[in-house]
Amino acid sequence: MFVEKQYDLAVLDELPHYVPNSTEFINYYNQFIDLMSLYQAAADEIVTKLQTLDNEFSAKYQRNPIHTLKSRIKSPESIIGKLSRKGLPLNAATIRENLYDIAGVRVICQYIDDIYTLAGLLTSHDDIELIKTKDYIKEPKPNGYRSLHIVVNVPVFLSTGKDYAPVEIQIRTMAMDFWASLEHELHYKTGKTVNEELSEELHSCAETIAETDRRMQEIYKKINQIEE
Ligand code: 0O2
Repeated sequence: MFVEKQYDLAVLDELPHYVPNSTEFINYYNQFIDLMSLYQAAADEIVTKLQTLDNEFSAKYQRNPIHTLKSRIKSPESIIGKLSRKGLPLNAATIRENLYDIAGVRVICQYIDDIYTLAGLLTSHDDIELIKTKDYIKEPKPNGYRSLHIVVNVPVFLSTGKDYAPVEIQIRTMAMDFWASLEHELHYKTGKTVNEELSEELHSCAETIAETDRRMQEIYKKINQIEE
């Protein structure tokens, strides 16, 4: 879940190939902490940038495009699981080269248009580099999942100098988040078997919610006399 900002390092005590408290283990442990601090700083920078944009909208247009902003650092268990699924060894270099979702920020917007406005404004910052875009709104996943995912490279200023870290930003409406959060619990993360009938039911709920999102967007535009 995208709620906590700390990480539990206890799992590292169970790494079978390191002798706990050996120099090798302590070096490894310190490297991991440094790396996670880098990702945390990068996520914090993105959160600050988004808060600034939201405050500006509030001052200029008396509305907040962002409903909720959450950040999280991937847990060590999930990092280990993802590396092992990709058949990669567990070390700082492979984490840096292969995982782009260690730092995650989730932005819950009011309307569909807010998603693209925020993504456009954020990626126009000249210190931010857009690495990857997955638009699951224009092309929803077969199960009905909708969200805009972008990965950006963010500069972080440390005592040792400037470094960069990627941050995965998931931007979606409250309605998309409603579906994704429930489906995450019901199926995506638990991996519980869902038969065809229930898959279709989940998909149908996603379509109904998407239609409601579009209608709310239209109502907003009409009330505020916004032309296409
Ligand atoms: P969690 O528990 O949310 O952290 P890649 O990173 O490119 O190698 P990946 O990981 O499939 O490939 O990336 P993608 O497609 O961008 O999806 C990453 C995240 O999107 C997932 O993170 C989920 O948070 C969310 N997501 C993707 N598909 C679904 C879906 O079908 N349902 C729901 N509810 N969420 C989805 P994690 O790390 O897999 O999980």
